[in-house]
Amino acid sequence: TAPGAPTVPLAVLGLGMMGTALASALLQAGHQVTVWNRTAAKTGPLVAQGALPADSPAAAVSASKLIIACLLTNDHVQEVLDGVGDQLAGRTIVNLTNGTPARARELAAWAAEHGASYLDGGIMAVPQMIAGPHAYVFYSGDERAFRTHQPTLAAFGDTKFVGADPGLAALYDIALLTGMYGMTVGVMQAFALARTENIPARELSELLVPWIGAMLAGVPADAEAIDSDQHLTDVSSLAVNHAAIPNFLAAFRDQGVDPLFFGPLQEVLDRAVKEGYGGDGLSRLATLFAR
Ligand code: FVH
Repeated sequence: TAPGAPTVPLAVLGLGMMGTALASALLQAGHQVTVWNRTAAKTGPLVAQGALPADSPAAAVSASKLIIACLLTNDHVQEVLDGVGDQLAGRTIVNLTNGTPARARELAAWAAEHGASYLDGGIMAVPQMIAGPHAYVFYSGDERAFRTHQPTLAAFGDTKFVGADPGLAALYDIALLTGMYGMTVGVMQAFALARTENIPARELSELLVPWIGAMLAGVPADAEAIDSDQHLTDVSSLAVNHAAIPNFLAAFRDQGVDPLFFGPLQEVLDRAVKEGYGGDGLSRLATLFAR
C-alpha cells in the first residue's frame, strides 16, 4: 500500500473494459483489491498488477469492506448480489453500472434490507479516461458511506455527490448521456448524408467540430431561458425551425438516408407552433418534452 493510502480492503466485481480500468486505478492508488469476473481469464492482467483473484463473488465479498460493481446491467448486479446477500451486512456497495433511477432506488432498498450501505454511481468517462484529469463520477445514496470512501473513490477521478436519493446519480448520468447520444447520432447522420455524395468523412469532420462547438456555446443561454421560463428569442425561433425541418426530411428522403429523429422533431414543432410558441427559441422544447 502506498504511503498515506487508505487500507480498507476492496473488491471489484466485473472486469469488462470499465471494471478493469477501475480496478487498475485502485491498484495504482495503492489499495488492496480483490477482483472477480464471470469469465475468470480477465483477472489475469490485474493479478499481474497486484490484484488478488477471487473464484466467486462470495470469496471477493468476504475479503472486502467496500464492494464496487461494474457489470453490463443492473439485472446482472442483482443476480450476482443475490448470491451473497447474507454476507453484505456492515459492508458498502458502490454500483457503477449504468441503470435507471428507479432501479438504483430498488437496489438501495435491497441493500438496506441486507444491512449494507449503498451508493449508486454514474461514470462520466470512457475506460481510457479513468484516473485522468477529465474523468468524474456522480454518486448518490448513503452520504456517510460516500464521505467515508470518497478518498478511495477519488482514484477514478473527481467525485460529485448529488444527493441522498440513490436514484439521482443515474438521473444525472442519463441526462448527460442523452445530450451525448443526441449529438453523436446527429453527427453519424451527417456523415451518412455526406457519404451519399462521396464527401469524405474527414472533410465533414473538419467542418462539424467547430460548428458543433459554436452551437454548444449557446447551451448556457438555453439553460437560463429554461430556469427563468422565458423563451422568447432573437436567435432562432421555433417558427423558423418549423419551416426548415421539412427540407431536412425531404433531403434525407431524396438522398436515401434514414430521417431518424427528424420525423418526431417535426411533430413536436408542429405542436409547438399550433400551441402558440412559434416566437420562442429552441429552449421551449425542454418544457414540451417534459410533458
Ligand atoms: N465502457 C464505457 O465507456 C462506459 C462508460 C460509462 C459506464 N459504462 C457502463 O459500465 C458498465 C460496464 O461497461 P463495460 O464497458 O465494462 O462493459 P463490458 O466490457 O461489456 O463488460 C461487461 C461486464 O459485465 C459482465 N457480465 C455480463 N453479463 C453477466 C452476467 N450474466 N453475469 C455476470 N457478469 C456479467 C461481463 O462479464 P464477462 O462477459 O467478462 O464474463 C463484464 O465483466 C455498463 O453498465 C456500461 O453501460 C461503460
